[in-house]
Amino acid sequence: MALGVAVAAPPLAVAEADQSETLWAGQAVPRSCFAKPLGNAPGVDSVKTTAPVTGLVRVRLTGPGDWDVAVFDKKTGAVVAASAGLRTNEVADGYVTKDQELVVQGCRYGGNARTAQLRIGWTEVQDTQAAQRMQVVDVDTPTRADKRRLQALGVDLTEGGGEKSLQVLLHGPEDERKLREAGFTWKVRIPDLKKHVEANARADQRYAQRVARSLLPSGRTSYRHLYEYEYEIKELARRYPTLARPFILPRQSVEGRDIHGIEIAVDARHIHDGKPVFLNMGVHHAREWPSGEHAMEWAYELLTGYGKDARITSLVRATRNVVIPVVNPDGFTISREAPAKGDFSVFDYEMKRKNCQAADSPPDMRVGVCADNPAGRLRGVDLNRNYPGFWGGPGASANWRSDTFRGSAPGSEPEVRAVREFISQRQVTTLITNHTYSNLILRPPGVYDARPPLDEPTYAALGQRMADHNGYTSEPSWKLYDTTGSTEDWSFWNTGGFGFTFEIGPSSFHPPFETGVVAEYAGLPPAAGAGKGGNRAAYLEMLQATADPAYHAVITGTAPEGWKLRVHKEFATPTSPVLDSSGKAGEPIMYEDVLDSSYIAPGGEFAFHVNPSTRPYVAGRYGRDPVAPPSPPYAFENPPGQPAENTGDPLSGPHEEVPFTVEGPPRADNAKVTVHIEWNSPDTDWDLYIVDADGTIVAQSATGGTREENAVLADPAPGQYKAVIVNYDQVDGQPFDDWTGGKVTFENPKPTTTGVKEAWTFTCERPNGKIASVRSVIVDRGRTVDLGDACRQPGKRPRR
Ligand code: 0X9
Ligand code: ZN
Repeated sequence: MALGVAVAAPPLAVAEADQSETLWAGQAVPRSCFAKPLGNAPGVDSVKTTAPVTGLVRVRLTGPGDWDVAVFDKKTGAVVAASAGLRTNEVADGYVTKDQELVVQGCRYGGNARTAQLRIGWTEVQDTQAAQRMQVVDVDTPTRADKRRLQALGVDLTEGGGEKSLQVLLHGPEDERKLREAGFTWKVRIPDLKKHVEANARADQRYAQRVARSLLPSGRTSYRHLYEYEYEIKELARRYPTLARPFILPRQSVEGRDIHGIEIAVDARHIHDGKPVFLNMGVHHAREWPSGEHAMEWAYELLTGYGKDARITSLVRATRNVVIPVVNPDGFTISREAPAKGDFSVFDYEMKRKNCQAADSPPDMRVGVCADNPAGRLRGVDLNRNYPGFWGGPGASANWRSDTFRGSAPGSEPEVRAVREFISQRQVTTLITNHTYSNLILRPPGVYDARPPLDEPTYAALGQRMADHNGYTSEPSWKLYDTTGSTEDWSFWNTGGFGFTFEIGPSSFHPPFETGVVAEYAGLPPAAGAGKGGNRAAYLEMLQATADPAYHAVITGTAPEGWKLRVHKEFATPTSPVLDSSGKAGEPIMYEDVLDSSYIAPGGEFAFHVNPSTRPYVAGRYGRDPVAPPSPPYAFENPPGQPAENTGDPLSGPHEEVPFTVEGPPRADNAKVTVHIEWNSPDTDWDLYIVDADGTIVAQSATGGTREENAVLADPAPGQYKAVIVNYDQVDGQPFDDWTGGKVTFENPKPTTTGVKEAWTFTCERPNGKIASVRSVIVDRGRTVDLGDACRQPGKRPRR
């Protein structure tokens, strides 16, 4: 073993030079490389090594064929790291301690390559957090000044907190002393973080021990590791050689991992079969483990159900199912393998959300590896803000540290490109992108002003049918909060395929497996979908819609066997006016898409299931004709008196109230109500709420650092409302800065608008590649266009 000299030490990490070896195996044996050390068994070669550092080991295995790799602790045989991709492009990361003896095992799973190149690298991780008892506490910070003071104190702030308090991670008595001396008070939320996280892990272990097989289609009882996803995809493909096709996406992750998928159809390897495609994805966000589990279980559902369950059999025959369980493999494996802290602090890698992009970080933050760097879990781009659709607008950040960082350009991230290119080359007519958590089924638009598509009634009804099974709330995603650059805000507006975000589960990003995965998937208590079929039934509902031509478009005709039918479209779409870091809107960026997919004619009659030829972006917006004018604007006075500061509950604490009425037909037709107040200084903070007759807050505007608030209520039911105005913060020692300019304004609904129609360019190519015919085909959702003899150019004499 040749270990080189340590390179110049970046702040947190010391990288040791790589060790290289060539592995050799005379035969291939398809089996798990990570299950156990296999010694001298056929198809295996291994290397012994000793960790020169405490920190991370990274093993890369490259070459032709399909080799896998696993690193074991020599004494116990426990897996330290593994990778089991479809080809020999393995990246395995794991935690080691100095002088730990390891066995690095290469396994030739398949293919013709007798050798593979092994590289072992080490990163020393300085133990930044010594073995102190760590607590999570809520520090009382009633005013913004308190919050600022706490931020300046240099304690470890988590992202948690409310209006009255901020969540802080105390690393030991020293931190407690700091808080006390600065005069802060706090409540202990978690007295011993390590114990807390370990208790959760034990609950998972107990479940796995108690239950041999869960009600999931795979029977699994615990969260998968990345290498288990990879291995299971290969094994499923081996078990179902005609029904399943494993694949990797055309681009690798930032760290060079392959992104794996599996597709399921009666003849899976014949990908150009003209069938409508349902794409089911997970783990855009690293920490959202149940999202990958759900996607993977769906693959098992279809494969194990085909030929046994009549409904599944007939739906699989009519469709093509693509499952990409882990879109963000770099982030996922960091989150999945990280030592549990459970505190959302910067170095709580288990709570990583984004990918591993470092190019946008300032130079001093670019150092170190993704699993151990000075920016901790905050390195990277939010893949669900990086898609080109409406990119750069509200609900995404221009700041590289933000958990919703949009990236340097629309579609800049390789993981996003990989998904986008895949969708552009298939007719993905339905899509679910799984996330955790909030019990929601979301559809576009991501921002209110984008307005709903013409398809809104059909789209909403489909969402609701799925929600009937999982018990979630189905709504347009702007109702949750603004987002731009999300998956389906690109895919829907640019391809026309119906896409939804599932936010699985009521709370936490990866709750205990039993509740977060088994119960949500199978529809068992305590899931909201208990007794209603759960996400399994929701996905089946989506598959049924995939099989139903009412939800997409069909091009039919006749064509000679083996000729290639192709639909093609190129267009440029503007992003949002791109907001700069101060929130100022600049020019939109024109983004070019090329959609191109083909179908090998079966001979005789064909049916090509495609998305509508007109993009929803162009087709128009769904709306409603006003039946009466909007109500006139209404100015209101500031009631007498000055309410005391209230940073707690707006309704039970001090506040002012101004009643107003929203009128309905026949007198008025109000589709949008805006309540406005303003004041002098941006350091003053008034907050504004709209409360309905039942006392429920139905809209709010509670920003800081502004001189106004505008609370917007969309589609209000006619009736009595109250504006509730809260004095959140006055600047100490300054004269009272009271609000003025109270105003309620009303807007009419916007009528439906329709745009022009777009066409697919349809071509038929002879087997030798020569073009036999080219046509423009306009086809709407739910319609079939028959081309007759599709490979004959109209106006030309019949083909011979
Ligand atoms: O913010 C997100 O990306 C999603 N929530 S999560 O907690 N999983 O991060 C919600 C996205 C909702 N918006 C759209 N799908 N447009
Ligand atoms: Zn998410």
